[in-house]
Parts: sequence; structure tokens; C-alpha cells
Amino acid sequence: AADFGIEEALQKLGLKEINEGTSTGNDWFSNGAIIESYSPATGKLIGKVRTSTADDYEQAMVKASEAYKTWRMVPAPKRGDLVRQMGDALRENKDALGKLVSYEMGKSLQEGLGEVQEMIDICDFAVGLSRQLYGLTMHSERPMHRMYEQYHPIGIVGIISAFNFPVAVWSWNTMLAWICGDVCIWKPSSKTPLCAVACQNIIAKVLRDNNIPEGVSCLVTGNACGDLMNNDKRIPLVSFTGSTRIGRHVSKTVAERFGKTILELGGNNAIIVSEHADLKMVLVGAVFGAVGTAGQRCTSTRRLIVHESVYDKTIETLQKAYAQLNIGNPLNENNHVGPLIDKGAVTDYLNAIEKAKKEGGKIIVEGGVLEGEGYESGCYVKPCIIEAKNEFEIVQEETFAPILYVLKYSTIEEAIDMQNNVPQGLSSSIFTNNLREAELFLSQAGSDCGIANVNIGTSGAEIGGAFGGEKETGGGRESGSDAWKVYMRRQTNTINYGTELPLAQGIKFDF
Ligand code: UN1
Repeated sequence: AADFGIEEALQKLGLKEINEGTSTGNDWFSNGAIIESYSPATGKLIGKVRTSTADDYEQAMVKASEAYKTWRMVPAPKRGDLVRQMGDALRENKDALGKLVSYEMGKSLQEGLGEVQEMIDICDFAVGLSRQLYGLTMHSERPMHRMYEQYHPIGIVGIISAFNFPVAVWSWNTMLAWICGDVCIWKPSSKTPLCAVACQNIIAKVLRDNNIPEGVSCLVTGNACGDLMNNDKRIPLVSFTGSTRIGRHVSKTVAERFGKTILELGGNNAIIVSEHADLKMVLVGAVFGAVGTAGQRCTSTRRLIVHESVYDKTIETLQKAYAQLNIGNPLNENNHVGPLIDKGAVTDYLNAIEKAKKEGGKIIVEGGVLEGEGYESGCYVKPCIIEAKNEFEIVQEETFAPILYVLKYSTIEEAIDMQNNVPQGLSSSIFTNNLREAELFLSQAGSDCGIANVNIGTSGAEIGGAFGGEKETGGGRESGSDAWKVYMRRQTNTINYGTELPLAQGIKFDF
């Protein structure tokens, strides 16, 4: 079978020697057990990575603490210049890294490349931001006094990322954190360790070339490192992407020591298809949203809330579109849908379909696991559509798989209620050409999600906006807008340049 240039990509990313279970990036933390990374696309072993022991973690933290002392004193625009160089290095490695993401994680090559593009975009954004990081100035109530606020780096930022965006989500955090003057320690998903090592190799070279301590970017692997970070008082901020269940644990553990968190947890994203929708547009938005990344984005479309008057027509066009989907090796550009991440995910997918059926769901497009040539990994499944009710237990949950539930509504208020009536609050959208409906959906009585779109699907957000959601999604915001503020500590400064010492609030204290 064709290798789609994978060997060459591994070579370029410095991952060829890793097969004996060599170190993960920097050389001070590589003494633990080996994790083997298998491609869900082919079922083949891609490489082995040595995890970090508690001692390795400690050494990484020492490196990070040392590096922080240097890095925080580098002027922010100079830090921006480093991030600019990282963006250039990512441009240079875009093809190879995009391919590896596709091969190790299973998303289509287009989406793998898109993920690297998101990294490049956030670098550009961070470079501009490095000359901003604005604080406010305010007027003091006292004569000959000046007041202002400034933002200082927060310190060591811990990043725990998920398999589904194995490189982009890390970069949203790091690129902002780095221009802010922080240093980062990364625990990637154990399902996609090679993507992490590849990133580490790219970044470490830029740091070395500029004589910046490598500890600015630390990588530790193995799940045990997650809790080491959560409990570590030297890490004032932990950014966690993953399930609501683990997010709850991270949140409690870090809060117990008064650390801060950025939580990007589950989504249960819906598209409302109004009777005023352009159904051609719905089709692209809904199908990409539901089957893109095989339904494994936090922003994947899980529910389609369809007006009764366009319900049958919508179902019919969806059925036709689903019949045309090519499922197979994500590196083959003719395929729309790749595999799920592993066999555990396949089991979760099958269980969800069974549960939906038991609760009274009606199959609109049949699912199932694919077998035979090209599907040897056992991770390929058919995207399916199930007519359901919003109150079904399974519809209230996030299943990371290409299962789309369709629900029927008659009034816009009812549709918005359904959209909001789930525990999660990440992304939402409405397709309508009716101004009143669109504005109601965006109003304070509308969608309760962190992301609300009109005539755009639920997935595929640009980096310029703040990304994140409410309720069980965790409330964190990453990426654009003013999300950078979480990576810094704010300090209010009042300076007296007079010769008297007047107290605030007019208090007299004479002696
Ligand atoms: C995620 O699924 O964790 O909006 C992030 C999107 C992408 C990011 C998704 N830009 O779908």
C-alpha cells in the first residue's frame, strides 16, 4: 500500500530514531515506560516514546524554573520575534506535521494541514500581541499621584492537551504564554505522543538557534504527569482540554491550592435549521460538522434541531449526502472521513447507538464498523444519523464519534430551549435568513454557548476569537481576543510623586 510520504515526514520531523523508545524531545526526561503509538489509519506501529518518571518531571520543572528567570526579562516584542520564527518553522514543516497529525490522530489530511495552519495563525496573532498586552491607566483621587495597571508573566504554565487536536490546542496556549513571558510544560495525550515530540523538536531548534534556554518549552509524557502538574504549586496556571469527568478533577485539584485553570471540556453542539434556512448551506455546515474529524472535535455537530416544515426535506438531503461520503485512509485525499482514534472509541460509538435505540431513537442513516481491505485497524465506522428526543440520556451526553441526532421543533423559542437544554455550552449555530430569528438566537435570551454562529456550522472556529464555552464545558477561553490575560498576573500600581502622604477615602491619621 502507498505510504503517502509518511516515512519522509517522520524523517523531516526528527522521529526516525525514536523507534527504540528514545527520549521525548529534550534529553532530561526520558526514563519511564514505553508508550507505543499505533496509527488508527493503518493499525501500524508508528513509533515508541519513553514516558517521564516523577524524577524526569522534577528535572523538567527545574529547567522550566531556571528558564523562566531569563525569559521573563526578555522584552515582550523580542519574545514575539521568537514566536515569529516559530511560525516560520511551522510553515516550513507544515506538510510533514500535517501528515503526521493525520496519520497518528486519524483526521483527514486537509484537516491535519488545517490544524497546522491554526498554529501558524496563532503565531502571527501572538507576534502582534507582543507589542500590546495593554493595561489601563486611571486617575487617582489624591493629588500628585498616578495609578495604572500592568500585566506581568504568571510563571510556569502547565498544558494538558487532548488527542483530537494534538498540536493546535497546545500552540494556542504556548504562543500566547510565551509572548506573555511565561514558560510552558506540556503533557500531551498519550494517544498522540509523536505529534508532541515533533512539535518539541521544531520549537527546541528555534530556541537553541537563538540561545534561549530550552526549558522555555518542556515536554513530559505519560498520564502520571497530569496529576504531578495539577498538584504542583510551582504551576500557577493549568490549561486542560479533555473530558468533563477529568476536567472536574483537574479543576478541584488545582483550585485546592488556589491555582488557576483554563478548562476546555465537552461540547454538545447543535445547529438549528429554521424554515428560513438556505438548505444548500445547511448541508455543508451540518455534514462537515458531524462527520469532520470523524465527529471527534469538541465543536462537532451532535444535534440538528430542524423546523417541522423543512424536516423531511432536510433528512432526505442528508441521507443523500451521507451516501456519498468516502470513508478510508485519511491520507488519501479522496476520503472525507477517517477512523476513530482507537478501538475504545469504536466501542463507545457502538454503545451510544445501542443506547439511543433503546431509548426510542429511530435510525435514519445506519452506522456500523467497517471491515476488510483498508479497514484493518478496526477503527473505521460509518457516520450515522438517529432521529431522537433532546431528553434522551444519550443525547444529553457527548459521544466523541460521528453520530448525529436529529430533533424536530415548531417554534424558534422551542428550538432555542432545546439547544440550551444540555449540560454543555460550547458551540451553537442557526441557519436562517430571518433577521428576527438570528438576532433572538444571539441575544441574552438566545444561545447560552461560548460560541454562537449564524449561517455557519458549529465547528471550524477562527483563532482570532476567544474559544471556549460555558456550563460543563468549563468556562475557559483560549486563543484570540483578550484570552491572553489569563496567562498574566495583573498588578495595580499607585505612585506618589508629591511630598505629602494623603490617605485614600480622605482618612485622617495624624500623630
Ligand atoms: C477542539 O475540538 O478541541 O473550532 C478544538 C474548531 C477548531 C478547534 C476545535 N478550530 O472546530
